[in-house]
Amino acid sequence: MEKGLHERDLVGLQDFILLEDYQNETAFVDNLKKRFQANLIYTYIGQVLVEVNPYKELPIYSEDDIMQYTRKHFFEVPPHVFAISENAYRSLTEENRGQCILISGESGSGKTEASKRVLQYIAAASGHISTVEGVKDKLLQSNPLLEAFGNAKTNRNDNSSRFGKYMDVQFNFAGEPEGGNILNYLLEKSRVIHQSGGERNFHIFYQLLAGGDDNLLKELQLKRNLDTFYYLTDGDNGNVIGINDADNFRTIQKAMTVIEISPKEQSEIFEIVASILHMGNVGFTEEEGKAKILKPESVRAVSKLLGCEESMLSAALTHRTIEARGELVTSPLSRESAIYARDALAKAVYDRLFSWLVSRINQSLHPENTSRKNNVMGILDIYGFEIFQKNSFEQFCINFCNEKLQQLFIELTLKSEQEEYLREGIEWVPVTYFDNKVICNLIEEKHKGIISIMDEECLRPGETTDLTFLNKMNDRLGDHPHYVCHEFASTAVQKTLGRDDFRLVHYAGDVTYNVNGFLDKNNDLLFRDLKEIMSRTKNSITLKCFPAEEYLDKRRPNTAVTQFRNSLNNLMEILMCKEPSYIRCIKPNDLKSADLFDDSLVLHQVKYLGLMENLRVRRAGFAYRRSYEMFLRRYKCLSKQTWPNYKGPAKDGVQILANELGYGAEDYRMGKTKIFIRFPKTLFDTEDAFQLKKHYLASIIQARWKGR
Ligand code: AD9
Ligand code: MG
Repeated sequence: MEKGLHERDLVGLQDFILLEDYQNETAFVDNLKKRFQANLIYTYIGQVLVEVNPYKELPIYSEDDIMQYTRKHFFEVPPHVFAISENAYRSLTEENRGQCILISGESGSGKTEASKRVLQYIAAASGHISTVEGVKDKLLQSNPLLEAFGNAKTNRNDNSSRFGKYMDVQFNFAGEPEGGNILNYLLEKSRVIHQSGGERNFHIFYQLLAGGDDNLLKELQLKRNLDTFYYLTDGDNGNVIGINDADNFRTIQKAMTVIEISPKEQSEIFEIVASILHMGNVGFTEEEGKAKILKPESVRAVSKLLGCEESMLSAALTHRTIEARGELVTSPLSRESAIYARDALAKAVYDRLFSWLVSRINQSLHPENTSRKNNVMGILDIYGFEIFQKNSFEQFCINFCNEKLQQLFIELTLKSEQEEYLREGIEWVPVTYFDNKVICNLIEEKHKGIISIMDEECLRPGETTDLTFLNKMNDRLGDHPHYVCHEFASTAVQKTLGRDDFRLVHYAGDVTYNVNGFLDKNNDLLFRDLKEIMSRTKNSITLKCFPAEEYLDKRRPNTAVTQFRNSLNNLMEILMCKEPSYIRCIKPNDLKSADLFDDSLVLHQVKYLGLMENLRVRRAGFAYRRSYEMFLRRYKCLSKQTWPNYKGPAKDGVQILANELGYGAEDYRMGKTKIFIRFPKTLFDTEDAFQLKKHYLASIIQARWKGR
């Protein structure tokens, strides 16, 4: 329940709207800190849920807790991810409004855990008949499976999602899940071939080696010893405290069965995973500028596992065929190019296996007869804004994604705020806010933006380099207010910016990108010979992943960034027509510690999650609004005219209360269905009066009991 003044001082405010000095960042962070220290990890800004990762298991997610939130209004219960889920679920099932829950925050802040809680809540709150249980099982089991293939230990998070995920849950007339669909975004495939110090490759490699039985490993020609695999030797040596790879392997085997992935498909999946490990071990020497395979036994293992001709695979790994004036010309590769080709193959095979897995799960989750299109709840768990020491193509894509989401936030929340005032017949003065559309345009505008320039440069291989790309950007965008380059910067700025860097002034802060590798990553080239051989494998999954049409197609495939932009725009369309709920996750410290609250780290996140602005916008209009029924139900004891008996319309009752509580004419407005309160203090005072009265009434009742 909401707290009275005294309790509120101890555990902070449960809604930032009540913060008196709402532009004070320190007060904001202090409130989060107080609550974090009291194990109260959830706080609202109006309807936005802010969560601080507790880094410990709190007893707040049980069946009983779920019950506490079921059929309760947002304001009747303390802030919780279940309250957000309940709210979305009821709007969906009772008002037929498609929902989306947008979860953001930096790596390790708790997004994926929050998304699982939403799913847990929906599964528990909806009906329990057997057909539905099957669907729920599949929805829930898709998580461990995708995490095995898409998550990895990083220095920031032992179970870091290395892909973006949007999951739609489809409901039937009775509000029960009847299916789902997952969209995946930009898997960090470079991890397959290289990991930074202290990090690991994707979980599945370790799970297979630790948990696969002897027979399976023999068939896959794998030794358990991690050191034997080149692709696993870069980063951490494997074991992570708190992760049991062998147990997790059994979990995903079960998950595959629940999702109805057949035993044959399962074997083929593991054959592909194993083949990637063998690919890493191929190795090359060079003779007269031509690459020679160092370990034919590894090539043999790959060809056996995927079902292709060994000699053809060897040739494809050491040669390149290009089409010139209608003729195919094959030439040998240097050692360096062969390594590049092999790594590109390993990345492509893994990336496509992952996408295949997503589509395979979707096939399994496809509702038998999709009854209603609107009855969908989407959950978005996607990478938050990234500012590292060194930022590259990946950070550029991720931060672009966050700009788009911020655009969506502006359009959806400000739009809905305006619509609500309109609907309720309330006059208001529109607030000003920073519209980041200018940054989105800088990145994606046709023929002008960074993406177009990047793609242009990729069209002229041989003639272009990362530096020609940078120069072109400097020429065309040098005077853009959100683009900074060394060439045109002041001396002071030049000191912080290398000659091969460019800086973008993102809505969330400045990020300096190093241009090296941009064109290569954007081209994402896989040589034709390797595509061809993959399209002739016997493994039915690789066969689907590498259709022959692809290598035969003479048109250039879309570049990586263009594909990403298209999928983001598609996502925006999906989200645009839904009612959003927001969960903003914050990481309390960099040490994964349950006891530490690092003020400056939290402040940094508060800033770039845009929470202060969020609060400002929310406060600029009417800080608080409640339906007449809700308001009356809670505060009716504050007037003799409304308590204990009141039979009139709720709106009149609220008017009586407002008069009696001495609300000034400017303090509130009466809408069609809701009271709008401009300043939090008004509500604050009302809430305190309510708490006092409650205690007073409780003491009278107690005294009566004692007197009996
Ligand atoms: V990343 O961008 O995928 O690297 P996330 O998804 O934001 O990141 P994740 O949900 O994986 O972070 O949380 C990181 C870890 O924090 C989890 O493995 C838990 O150990 C811990 N965590 C997060 N949320 C909670 C929670 N509500 N209760 C307890 C939590 N522990
Ligand atoms: Mg995650």
